[in-house]
Amino acid sequence: LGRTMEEWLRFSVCFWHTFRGTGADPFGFPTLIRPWDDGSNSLENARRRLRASFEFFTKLGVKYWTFHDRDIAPEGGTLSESNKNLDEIVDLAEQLQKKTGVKLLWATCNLFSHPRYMNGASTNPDAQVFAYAGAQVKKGLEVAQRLGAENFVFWGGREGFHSILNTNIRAELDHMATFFRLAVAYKKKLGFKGVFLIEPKPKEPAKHQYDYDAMTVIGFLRTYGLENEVKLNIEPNHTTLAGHAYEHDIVVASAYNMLGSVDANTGSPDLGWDTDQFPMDVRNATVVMQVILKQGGLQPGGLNFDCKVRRESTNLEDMFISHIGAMDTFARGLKNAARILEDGIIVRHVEDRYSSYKSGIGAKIEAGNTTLEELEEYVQTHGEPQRISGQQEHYENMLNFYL
Ligand code: GLO
Ligand code: NI
Ligand code: NI
Ligand code: NI
Repeated sequence: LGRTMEEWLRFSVCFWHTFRGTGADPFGFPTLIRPWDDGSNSLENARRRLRASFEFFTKLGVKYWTFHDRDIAPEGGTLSESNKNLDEIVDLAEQLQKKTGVKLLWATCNLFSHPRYMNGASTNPDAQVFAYAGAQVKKGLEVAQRLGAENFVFWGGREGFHSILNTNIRAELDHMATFFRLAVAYKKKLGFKGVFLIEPKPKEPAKHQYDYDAMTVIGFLRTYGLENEVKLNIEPNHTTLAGHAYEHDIVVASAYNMLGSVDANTGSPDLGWDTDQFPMDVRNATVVMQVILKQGGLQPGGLNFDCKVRRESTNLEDMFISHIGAMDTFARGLKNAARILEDGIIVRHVEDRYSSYKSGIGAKIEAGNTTLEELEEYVQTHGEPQRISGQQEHYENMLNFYL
């Protein structure tokens, strides 16, 4: 299909789970042993972590990485102190990128962990918090540009609410739109070329998150005139949290030319939270790769493993095995998807389902060139519609032949 497998599969390792994950959960203390990490908040420890991460990317053979400002460098007592810490670490990151050839798929700002963000960042009822988040994103964009980030992600960490009774939704969404406009303006001023991406998620940590799912975000962007400035980063575990099928938001975003990148992970169909597991399901990977092939690739986006190294993974080898297994899964998915498209059988079946729009009254509907009177007249001369068959099992059975 005109490109090498490596060009289609732009894998990326996330710094926050792989190098800041400790195995801690709401019920238990950290379990993971990282010999290079003394658990302290010092710059020296941050440097050791970063060096270890580049050793890992290189050994794994992955070309991209992703991070939040606050996972690579410690937050200071003031914004200037945090910025200074970040500059120190970004110096090292720049050297390591140059030395290894590993590139930055995207950077992002952590606007959700610090207590100041407990009621959100850009949607916080306190304007001072909005200002702080803006200042943090300004620095985040400068850092992203310096490191040659190909995208910049906004996951709306706590942009949402726990009670609709104390929340002015319209005001908060207006503020969120203002925040994006300011970020777009600064991006242009900087000359930063990375693509802005919003990552939808329906709940967790807030009970309701504004960036609920792909269509909600597309609606938000269009409502506020931001649809040409921002695309989407889809995480399938968030899609299933919203009650959709695994591939749903990938398909929806791509259908509207808004699929920018993928946080390639999975949940468990039987669990209701963001478990961030490594994707190991070939059927899911096949369907996702089919969408990516059809839209001509993800460039400048990629497949970022936003996946947790599990609490039980005390062995360092697990870090490798989990990433390698996930890469193998997508490689198989890519091969399957390529065969599906080359065979063209499933594609033709789907096209046939819509063939009545190719001529006659269907073609008029397609062209937006009809009236209700004309439709009534059509029904009167043609009678009851024929029923088109094509139940779900038929298509899933066809898909099975490629897995
Ligand atoms: C949380 C999200 C999170 C984002 C990251 C990038 O559920 O998946 O990990 O991807 O913060 O902003
Ligand atoms: Ni994510
Ligand atoms: Ni997530
Ligand atoms: Ni995540």
